[in-house]
Amino acid sequence: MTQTPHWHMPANAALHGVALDQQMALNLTVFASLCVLAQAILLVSVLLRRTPQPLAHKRWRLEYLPLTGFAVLFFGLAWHSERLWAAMRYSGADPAAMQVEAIGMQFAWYFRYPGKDAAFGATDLKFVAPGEGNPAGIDPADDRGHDDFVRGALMLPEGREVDLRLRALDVIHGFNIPALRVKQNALPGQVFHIHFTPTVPGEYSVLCTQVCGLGHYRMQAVVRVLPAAEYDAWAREQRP
Ligand SMILES: [Cu+2]
Repeated sequence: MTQTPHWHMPANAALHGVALDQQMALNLTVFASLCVLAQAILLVSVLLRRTPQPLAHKRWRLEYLPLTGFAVLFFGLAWHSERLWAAMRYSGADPAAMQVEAIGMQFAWYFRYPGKDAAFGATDLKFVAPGEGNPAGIDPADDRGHDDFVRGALMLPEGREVDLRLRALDVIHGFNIPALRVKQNALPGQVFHIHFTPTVPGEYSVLCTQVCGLGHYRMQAVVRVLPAAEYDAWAREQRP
């Protein structure tokens, strides 16, 4: 079952998405209320046209008290948001999490699975050859890479944590799955880890959110979240 989304958000299909959506709704509510309040104060002040009073002795109440309030509020929101962001990146995935690699290149996403040995083979840019079936640049001399397989669609099991490593081969790409509330830039020469748990089977879009060149508009892929048993059957079929 898809969780009921907030009216301004796409349907959510990930475990952490509920807290993220709540944070987004809270931020929007707080900022919209402050905006309305500021306009109201402005309007009332204009309408009343009060002659200025000597306010020097009241300054701390008028200026520093609200300022302190805002500072505490903004720090609180930022602190809570940062914790949600960091939980997907810095806490480390469960050791039993499913491993997959997403690779961005102009203008496609590729997804590499480690195969039976659960270990990714070494890669090098000099081996990258999408036309010859090696878009990931797997080093043929590394045994761990022999059972790796690369696909153009991302298959994920429902209810199992995914430890996704992210790479870019040429320029900066933006890996984004709106329905899974996953967004992370991919930088050439770096590997980023991001972990999350899909909870709702279905087919969702993988987008690129960095303008990465002329073909940026068509840099899309599909992610299919399958029930765990179906995923296992698919994975067995894929292994070379
Ligand atoms: Cu891109």
